[in-house]
Amino acid sequence: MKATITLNAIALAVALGLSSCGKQTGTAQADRAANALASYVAPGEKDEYYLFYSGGHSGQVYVAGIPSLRHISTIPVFAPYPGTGYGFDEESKKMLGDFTWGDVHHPALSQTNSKYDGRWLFVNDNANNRIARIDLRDFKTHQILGPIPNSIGNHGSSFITENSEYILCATRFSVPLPKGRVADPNDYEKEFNGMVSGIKVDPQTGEMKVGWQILTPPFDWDLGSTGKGPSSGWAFWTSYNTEMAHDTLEVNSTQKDRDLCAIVNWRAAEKAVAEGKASMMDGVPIIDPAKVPGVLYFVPIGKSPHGMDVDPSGKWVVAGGKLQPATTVLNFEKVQAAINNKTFEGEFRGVPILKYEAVVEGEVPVGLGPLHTQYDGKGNAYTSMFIDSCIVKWKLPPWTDAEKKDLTKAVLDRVPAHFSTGHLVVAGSDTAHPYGKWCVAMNKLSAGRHINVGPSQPESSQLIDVSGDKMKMIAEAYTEPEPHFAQILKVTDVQPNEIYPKGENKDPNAVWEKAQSGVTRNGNQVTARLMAIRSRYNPDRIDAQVGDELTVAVTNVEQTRDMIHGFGLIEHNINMVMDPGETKTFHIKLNKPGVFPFYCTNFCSALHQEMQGYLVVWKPGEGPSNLSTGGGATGGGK
Ligand code: RUQ
Ligand code: CUA
Repeated sequence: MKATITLNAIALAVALGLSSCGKQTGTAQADRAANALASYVAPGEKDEYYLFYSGGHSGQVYVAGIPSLRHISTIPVFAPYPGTGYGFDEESKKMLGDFTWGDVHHPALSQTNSKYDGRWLFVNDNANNRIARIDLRDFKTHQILGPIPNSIGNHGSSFITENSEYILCATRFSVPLPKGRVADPNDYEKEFNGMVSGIKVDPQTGEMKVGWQILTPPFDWDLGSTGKGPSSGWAFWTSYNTEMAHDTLEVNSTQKDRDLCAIVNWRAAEKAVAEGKASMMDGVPIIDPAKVPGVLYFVPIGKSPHGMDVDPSGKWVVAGGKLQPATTVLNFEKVQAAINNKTFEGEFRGVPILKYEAVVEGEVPVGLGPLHTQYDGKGNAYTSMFIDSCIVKWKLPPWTDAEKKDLTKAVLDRVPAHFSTGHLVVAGSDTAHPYGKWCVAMNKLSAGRHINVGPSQPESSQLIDVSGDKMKMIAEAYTEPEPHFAQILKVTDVQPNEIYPKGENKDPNAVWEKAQSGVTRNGNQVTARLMAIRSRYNPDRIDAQVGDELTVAVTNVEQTRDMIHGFGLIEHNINMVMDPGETKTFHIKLNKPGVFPFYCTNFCSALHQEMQGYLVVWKPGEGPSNLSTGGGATGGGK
């Protein structure tokens, strides 16, 4: 019951906007000018960093610039997005499958030697157990993997290893496995299981496939991160609900003072699978950690921990305890020693529990509701405080004797954030070489800080300069619902293409000249190959009849930047957008007669409005004579 009272108090504090960091009282005149300059990107100038932030249940990823915080583009991932024609052409429709939404939480940039290599961005889908890969050559989604077998609630991901060998994921929910098996939730402890998954990434293509899985007790795995340096080959997750409650979790999963975090040796897991120590479930090799020692360890962390973040040196692993006013710092060297010396305080289902006192370096009293921690690579940590609504800067170990005695001395600074900060991101924090400089606080409530837009409110993001001793709140922007984590990438660390080179277009239906374009029929299969060029389609007439299966492939033959064309088909729910050099295809069955205009949906020239044509769908037996006989070309090119 105590937990309920605490949580209600927290809810009340949040509702009232109370915060031990105090309310922002307004920005002094001198600071206004300096802050404005710090985030000002003059017309014609460019931002220095990309901010890739997850769009939560909007299913998308958004790209903003830093320091301006301007929204620059939207990368559709798990939901259709007519703006770029995503989810309307065959290829993207196939990637989406039966789903039209996802819940994107944690983007991860690909790394080589623990540095961003500018190749891919991976994001997880908490809702439908998927991982997607965005290619940074074109900022588009190229693969959606999943639903991942034996995995429900893919929240504890996507965490990438130092050389992008794996995306590591842990389940938020537990269910009877394999999926499809039914058991009574009252038998939760016995029948339900969680899972840690290793998603293998092809080093050349980025193509993902499920590598192996580790069966876990039915705890709710939460956030995690991967090791580097001394902790290379390891990964870490917090959990809540070590109580293994299956109802009223708000109360029943907050009973224990400490929850068990997972310490996973993913190289050992990979090796165990190679040695045949796994058994198959739903096509995936599953490791039972009770039978394969050395793959999984637990360590108790207080209380209802959330984030678990490895610092750039790989030596310190910091967990935030939502319901305790401190972060817990694990010393990975001590973790290693405890494993080697078997300094255990017990075991759970055959998995050793490391002795808390043997592995903890200290608990830093940062304040109320610590969630996630980020690093600047200069020995400082930054923790988001959900309840206190602020960012706290503190000093990583090694600590002086005086600090060790009183770790409040390790707390260096705090800056109010508005309101209820969830994640924060410091540029490059999860690499061995952070850029530092900027931090973005992603706040859960905007609480009227913007002009009134009615009851459905945006979230707020705030830009904080972390380059000096004291943090400085610089700017604020409002974001689509709802950002969770983000990644910051230096603009000079990636080289996207601005067009698709003609030579790289391998689409068999691509057409580059008038002579190749046209409409062909084979039985009731009608294929239209269209060229789009400023500002016309060729051909601009497609004849078919009711009952035909129509395939339309449109190639944008332009090879200049920004010369984008669309293809919107009236009353058929089709809108494709072709970037320069790109071919897109849709396939529909024609079921109503009529003349249906199609037109360019993307403003491309002064005569964009003139870029249009007709799909003529004749009634059976009507229309030009070659319609019903089959074969030959119909439709006119000029
Ligand atoms: S969780 S507010 Cu989905 Cu990343 Cu921590
Ligand atoms: Cu092409 Cu508008």
